[in-house]
Amino acid sequence: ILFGVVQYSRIVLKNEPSFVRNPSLACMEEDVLYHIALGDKSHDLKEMFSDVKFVCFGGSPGRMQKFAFQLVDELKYKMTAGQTLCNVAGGSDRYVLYKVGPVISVSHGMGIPSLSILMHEILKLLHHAECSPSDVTFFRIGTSGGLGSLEPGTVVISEAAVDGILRPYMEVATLGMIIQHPALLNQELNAELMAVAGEAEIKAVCGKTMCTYDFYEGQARLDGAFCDYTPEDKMAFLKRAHSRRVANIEMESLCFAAMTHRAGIKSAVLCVTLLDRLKGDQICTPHDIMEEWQQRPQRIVIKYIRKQLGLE
Ligand code: R2B
Ligand code: URA
Repeated sequence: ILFGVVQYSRIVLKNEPSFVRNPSLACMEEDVLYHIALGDKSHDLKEMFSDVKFVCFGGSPGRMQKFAFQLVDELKYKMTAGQTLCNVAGGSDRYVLYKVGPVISVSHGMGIPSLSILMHEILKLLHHAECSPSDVTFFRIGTSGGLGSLEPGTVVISEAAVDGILRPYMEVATLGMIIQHPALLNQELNAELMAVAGEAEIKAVCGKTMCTYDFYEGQARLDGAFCDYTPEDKMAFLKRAHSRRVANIEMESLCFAAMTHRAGIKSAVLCVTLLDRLKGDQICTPHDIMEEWQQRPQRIVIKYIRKQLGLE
């Protein structure tokens, strides 16, 4: 076995849509989707999920539960008497997952490792459910720190994701080698989402999103437990990133873009900015204002889905 060798993933160009590419799956007696407490023998995944067309990911379980209830209203989803939405992943307390008609609302926690586990299991779920990969769109709706003259509350639609040193791929240590998976997103979908944001009168811009492995030093904050650089170093770094078209910084887009690109699935990342990182590090905006800002990416995605479903 080799250690430390860097290899660019072979899957660089446009991929044929496929939720999974793993011959071992077909040989398994049962596939347990451990972290979402589902499985292809314990559950009839086809019956439960074959009509899924949109999967919406967001960090917080509470926000994704609220988003699901919002979907019930906005999609005019008919609940039978006494029926209420239930967390389909309730057998595990890692993530929450709700299904409202053709839409899944699922929480992914914070950071790439948490999202990556969930993404493998969601992709396998849709595979077992026999959904059609070219008919499914994935969204990440989240929060971020803005760079440059973006007013806090602006939604950034990611044109691409880059890592903390501006490289456009996610690195995964696999079998002793570093494999680089390109983190590309769909520009056509982005253009459609920008138009929808305009119609909804929500301020949105397109730009690169820097995805880091840490909230504090990884994002050049001065307020972590440790900090070995000066305020001038921080500003120089953030301005350099901004001059290379980085509009915002968060912690999952690289994995989201890389894994959806690898599966050939249409996807977009929409994150509201909670502060201007050129002006500060701490997030101290009042709760009610922050709540309204966090609704903005959700409103764009709901409006897009409504249009796709012919509801407007
Ligand atoms: C945005 O917000 C979280 C950190 O506060 C992280 O999950 C992200 O990407
Ligand atoms: N999320 C991040 O990762 N960074 C920020 O600055 C704000 C939200």
